[in-house]
Amino acid sequence: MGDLGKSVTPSAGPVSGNGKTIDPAAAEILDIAALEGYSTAFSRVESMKPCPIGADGACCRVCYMGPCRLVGKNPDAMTGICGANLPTIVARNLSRAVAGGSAAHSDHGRDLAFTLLAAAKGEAPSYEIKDERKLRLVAELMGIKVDGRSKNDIALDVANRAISNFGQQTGEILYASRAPKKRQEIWRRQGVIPRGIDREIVQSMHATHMGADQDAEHILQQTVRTALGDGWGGSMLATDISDILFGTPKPLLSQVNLGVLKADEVNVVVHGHEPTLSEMIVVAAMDPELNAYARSKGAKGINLAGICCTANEILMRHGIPPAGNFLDQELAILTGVVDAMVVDIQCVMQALVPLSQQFHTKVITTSPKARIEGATHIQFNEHDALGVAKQIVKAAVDNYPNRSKNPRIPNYASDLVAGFSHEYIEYMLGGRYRASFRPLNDAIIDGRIQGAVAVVGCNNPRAKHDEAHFNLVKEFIANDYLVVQTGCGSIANAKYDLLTGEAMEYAGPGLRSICEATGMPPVLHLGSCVDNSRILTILTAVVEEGGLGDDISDLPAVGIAPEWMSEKALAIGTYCAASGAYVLFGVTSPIKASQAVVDLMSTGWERKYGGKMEFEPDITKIYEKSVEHIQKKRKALGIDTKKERVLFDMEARRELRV
Ligand code: BF8
Ligand code: SF4
Repeated sequence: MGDLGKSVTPSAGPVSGNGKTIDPAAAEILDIAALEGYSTAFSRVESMKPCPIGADGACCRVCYMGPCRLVGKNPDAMTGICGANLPTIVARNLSRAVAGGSAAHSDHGRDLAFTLLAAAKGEAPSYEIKDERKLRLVAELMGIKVDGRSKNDIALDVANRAISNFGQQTGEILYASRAPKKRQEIWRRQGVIPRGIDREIVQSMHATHMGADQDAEHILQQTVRTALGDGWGGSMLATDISDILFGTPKPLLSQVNLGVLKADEVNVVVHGHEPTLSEMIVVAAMDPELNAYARSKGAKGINLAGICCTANEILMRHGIPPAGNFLDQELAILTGVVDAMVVDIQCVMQALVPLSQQFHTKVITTSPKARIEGATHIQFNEHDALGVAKQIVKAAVDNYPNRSKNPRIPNYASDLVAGFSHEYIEYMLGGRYRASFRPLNDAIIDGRIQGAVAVVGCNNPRAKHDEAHFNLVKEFIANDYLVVQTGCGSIANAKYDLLTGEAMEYAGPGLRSICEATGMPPVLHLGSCVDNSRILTILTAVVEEGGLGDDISDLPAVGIAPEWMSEKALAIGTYCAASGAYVLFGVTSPIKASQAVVDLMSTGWERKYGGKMEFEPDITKIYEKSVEHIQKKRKALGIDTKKERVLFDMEARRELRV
């Protein structure tokens, strides 16, 4: 696949950063870090080679007769002390990772449900129901009566119904019924409809205990059930309740990259995942008294920015600019201008604290679930959410005069459009009075859009920062594949100008014609990682619109996590594959030690679920496999239109920017 050339942002100088990133802002800071001897994930990855046994997935640590390592010339012929064979061990390891990822997403969803409950009862005065339309919609999906009832009454029932889905012991989780009928039948036949969100996670942990489930195929069946409880349960509830409480996103303009930090203002950077606190920090950062207080300390005001999925949450709803994605978290501190980095849960590196101690930055932990030794802890409490947020912002202001080093903010900030929800896409395509996915289906049927590709997930320092996200997405849009993004992937491509209306210049003629007609960018930012659930509901709506088969597995669509690193990514990949999608992961494979497990999750799952999950470190192959899959689906639907591959026109992109 085409090289990036020597600069990413045309107005920028050459990217260096020792070749570890394609982002000129990150490169600038990495050069400073190298010169001044600061440790970052980019430098630590050099000395921390992956443990070869663990990396292959052939190490079992589930009991203390072990750890048992199945390595050597013929690991397939070996067993652990208990007799567990390689497929069992590899499947168990994956299953535990998927349970961990599902637990993380779903616990986030649970907390939102409790926040909704407190808001409905009037016990969380900082929150209100911002989107009553969505509340009523969700209530109807849950079978809750809405006519003639107040929004707080409805919200109370919605919250309780949501909470009960976590602890439900029998039956089927509520939102399984949102999937296409055929999909539900497949799940029932395979015995994988989750009974309750928590129950499946517990069963995964139990079944993978020493001496329990020791049949790789059966272990993977429970893995699927647990992951479906995330995608169609915990994550989908997290998205819905966030929309109800904070508003369903609509497109808005913002900026991205380290250049959004300001030298002469108090910089508060929120990092992590839950929108409950960050929503209040947005309010606190605009508080006139706190801004006057900031001025009294010599700052011009208070500047709020984000990292990771918290950034996505407040970007989608308020246009607050992301300062960067996962691998930018330490780099933000290295600018010397972050007065407080406010973190909650997930994807927060412990390294932030020792790094911050070499600057003036205060790392403030806020979640009762996550503390970091050496950080300042100001515990979030939804009953006094705004009060806590103000206390945090005040701590940042108080820290502003302690800045000791010269600010070194890289001068890069790109424009982006974010805020695409299921609801908005439907409205954008069909118009206010007949919101519909019909125009999208028609565009796919007539070949203007060849298919839809979700490029999602993390950064991983074992891969060049952002490179796979950018290289894949530019190729897809140049070849008329509509791209949707979430998580750190969307922040990546926002940095390289692909999330703007102008990016239609880089799209193929078919996709470009749709972008021109609707005003949408060729790459749609759908939100945070829990918002991958929006992809599930959009795909379902596309199926139900008609003309593209009767199940998600019929659609010309692919999901890719090219730079993944987290257990949550594995949970997402698993529920997408079990929902009928072809899923490809880059970087590395946690199952490569066992060909039997590789086959079970690829051809095996394709037979059972119509979707499959594969690990492919070669980005060019990811692109080719995706296109081949989409074209195979188009052929099966009788809508194939042979197209020659075109290369992304980097020169045109440069000219546009200059
Ligand atoms: O949940 S993409 S690095 S921030 S895990 Fe983490 Fe990965 Fe970013 Fe959001 Ni998702
Ligand atoms: Fe070894 Fe079996 Fe214990 Fe795993 S469960 S560590 S394979 S003895």
